[in-house]
Amino acid sequence: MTITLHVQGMTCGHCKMAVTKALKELDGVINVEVLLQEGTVDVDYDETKVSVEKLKEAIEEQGYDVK
Ligand SMILES: [Cu+2]
Repeated sequence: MTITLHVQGMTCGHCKMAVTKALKELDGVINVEVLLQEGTVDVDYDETKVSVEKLKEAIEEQGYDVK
């Protein structure tokens, strides 16, 4: 399953790393691609292991807003 999340507040490589790391730490997340210019995060995940809500929470815990 792949989802594109719209994330506000990501501005630099550090933001990109923080969001990528937080998501990859979740069990069930297969791949993460952050596009800073677009303000989007593409997440490949196993929907039997992790929910979209968990993905959003992990990003919000890093201090970014998920639309
Ligand atoms: Cu940053």
